[in-house]
Amino acid sequence: MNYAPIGLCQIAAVVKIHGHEPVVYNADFCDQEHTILQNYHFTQRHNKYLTALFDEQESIWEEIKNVIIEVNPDIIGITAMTASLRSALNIAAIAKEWNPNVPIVFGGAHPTLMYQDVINNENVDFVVRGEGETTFTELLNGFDRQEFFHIHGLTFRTDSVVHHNPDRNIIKSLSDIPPPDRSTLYNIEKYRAIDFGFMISSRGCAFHCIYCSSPKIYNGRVRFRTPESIVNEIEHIQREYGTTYFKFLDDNFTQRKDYVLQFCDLLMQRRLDIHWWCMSRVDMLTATMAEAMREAGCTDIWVGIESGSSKILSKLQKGITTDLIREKVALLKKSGLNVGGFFMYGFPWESKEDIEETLKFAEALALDDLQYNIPVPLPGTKLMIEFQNAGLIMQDQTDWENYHQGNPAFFFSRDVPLSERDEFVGYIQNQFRQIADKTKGFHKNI
Ligand code: B12
Ligand code: SF4
Repeated sequence: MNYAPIGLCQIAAVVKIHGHEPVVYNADFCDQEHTILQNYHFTQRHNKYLTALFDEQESIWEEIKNVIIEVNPDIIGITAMTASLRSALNIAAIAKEWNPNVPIVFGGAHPTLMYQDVINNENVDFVVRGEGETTFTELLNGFDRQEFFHIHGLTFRTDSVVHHNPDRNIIKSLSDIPPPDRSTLYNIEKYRAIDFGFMISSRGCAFHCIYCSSPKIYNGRVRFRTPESIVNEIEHIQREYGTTYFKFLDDNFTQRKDYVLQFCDLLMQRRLDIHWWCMSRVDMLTATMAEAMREAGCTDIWVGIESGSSKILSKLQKGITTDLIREKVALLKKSGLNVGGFFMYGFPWESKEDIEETLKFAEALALDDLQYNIPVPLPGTKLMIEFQNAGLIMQDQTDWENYHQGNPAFFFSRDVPLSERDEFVGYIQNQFRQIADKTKGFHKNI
């Protein structure tokens, strides 16, 4: 799956206003089959990613080096999630080898959560914690004076001393920032229309599921762009790139009913010929909402189901029950939406029976697609603290590339002895696959 990285395009839009000339290069993008960083393959073929990370001959590193030489940047910003930290650090090393004087700035989910660790890497000069728009702009504007102490949200090193400036306040109104600027993409002509359709209408989520990074990144604070600005952005993307299918990457697109209804109204008024996709908690959804969404072109919705066991749902602090899930999935299907469900299995307190219950539940829901993962203890989550306290993972973790949802090493169900783990995980995956095979599998056709 290729995509225009919204976070970076968002920062590009802001720094452009300040007279800078950003170029957004997506090393995950590839128009060839063999790529190793490409995200679809990242999840499907994690082992290939792991091998490539430590193989200097892998062609992606050469490509990255060539792009850096061609663009010849004055400063390099790199985004990283936990699982992609190692490849981000490889890029930093390549950049420093090219020109040790070019400052390297890290940002994104992992550097925000683990800034103390990330700044300790010799090739990282700055870490931007949290939302990057203002911090990165102030950093760019401040280079002449070489004075970084007043920039909130910045962690940096002077000689060997590390400084953590105070946190930056969150952007109160997302209307104060321009929409992401996709025209800054390197090799833009290689992107297909669908690759431009990734959207963000809100930031944050008010819930606190124990396995999710969002509560720590945004502290439960939720902000929205105006429905008008989102519809304008859709119109612009459609006009500019011919995109007709849009994907909302918001943590929880349906957090505000009035917002969704207003957005749907506006979309219908403009008569835009588009389809769209979003993610939601089941408890947010009402029949009115689902029908309005369907009428306004929403075809596909993914909901967090996670487990078919109420005991596990409660441990996850998910705030939903299996009855509610059944009711809401039926409601969505009745409205004519394709419904995809996210599932998890392998928690320490999950028995074999609980997992079997989840499989039965997944089958009975008759979903249109499903994704199933082993939970990863991500930094800053309650799950990670619990796993550390139980001695399941180490306190001072560094092998972040293994923190990937496909990794059976995080299958900790106490009911399954280590010697039987791989076989059992294989069995569960196979069971899930069989259920998935009976669905429409709508995401594969997008
Ligand atoms: C789209 C998405 C993806 C896409 C593409 C990601 C991308 N790079 O654009 C795909 C499908 C590939 C993906 C995969 C995974 N994802 Co993901 N993903 C998202 C999602 C839904 C939206 C990202 C986004 O565009 N956000 C909107 C923008 C505006 O925010 P942002 O990217 O954070 O950027 C802002 C700041 O972080 C900062 N910033 C970011 N980068 C930089 C760089 C610099 C230099 C600076 C200065 C600032 C800066 O400034 C930006 C503007 O304020 C988020 C959840 C969310 N709603 O954010 C999860 C999320 C980022 N993903 C997550 C996870 C766990 C994964 C996976 C590991 C899951 C898995 N399969 O195991 C994989 C890892 C893949 C990999 N290669 O590493 C977690 C990250 C947690 C963590 N500790 O890293 C998140 C937060 C979901 C969650 N709630 O837990 N993901
Ligand atoms: S899993 Fe979804 S609902 Fe739960 S905290 Fe994360 S974004 Fe919010």
